[in-house]
Amino acid sequence: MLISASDKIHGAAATHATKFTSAITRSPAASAVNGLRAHDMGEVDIDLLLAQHRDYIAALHQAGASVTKLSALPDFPDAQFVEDTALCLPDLAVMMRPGAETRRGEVSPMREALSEVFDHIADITDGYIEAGDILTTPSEVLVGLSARTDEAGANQLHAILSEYGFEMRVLKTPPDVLHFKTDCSLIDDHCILSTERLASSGCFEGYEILLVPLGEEPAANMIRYNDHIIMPAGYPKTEAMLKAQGFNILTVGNSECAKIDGGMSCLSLRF
Ligand code: CIR
Repeated sequence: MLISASDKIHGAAATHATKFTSAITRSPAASAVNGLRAHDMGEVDIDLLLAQHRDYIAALHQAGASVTKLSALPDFPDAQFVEDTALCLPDLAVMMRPGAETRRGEVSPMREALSEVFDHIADITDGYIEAGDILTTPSEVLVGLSARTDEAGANQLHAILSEYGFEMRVLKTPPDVLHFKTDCSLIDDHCILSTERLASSGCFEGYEILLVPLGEEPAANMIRYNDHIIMPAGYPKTEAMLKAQGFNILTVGNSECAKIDGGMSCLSLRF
């Protein structure tokens, strides 16, 4: 169901997909300026990146998170994008196997950190999967096949999740889009914010869908954390649309992470 900006969305955050107590982040290393990117959008200003990262952590605190801040991994320029290394579900963490070879070494230090928190940890050992390609909703786990996530990885995840009683559906990340969640976010238990190019595939049938205003596509990646939405600054039409729906918005500058293809969801694991 496509809803218009004048309809109000009701429903308090209540499930494992929107309600959390904790988050994990990792400090960007100086090497973050060499992070992977699809297009050259200019040099990363490391001081500004660090300041924006601090603002992001402050926003998580404001939304009620207890934040574990892991230290930088200088050998891994993309390691601040912790989301890609693991899928966190109630009582289960699944360690990913990134399609980007330069990112594979980020997984084992995150496994160590998560083993302090999760009793059950499973590992992807076949194919590739990055959790930026995974959207968790209250009823299912949606996985978008992409240049970073292949069928073998998705099949193994499916087998693991079935064992733990989670439903999973395999979809496609739009061509030339880094991750599935580059283009969508769960902003309420049954409401997905999406770009038109992704939603037009019909993959969100059964959910309420809010479309990101044209020209503001990078705003599609945001996070719902309890009663707040944390979104990138600089997207006034999207912000106004969400405020009109009654959402509590926190904005964080993301100019520097955006240059290395990162957004709000990538910077934390939430559980
Ligand atoms: C990469 O290309 O892997 C990083 N530069 C950006 C990762 C962003 N992560 C995400 O969307 N989940």
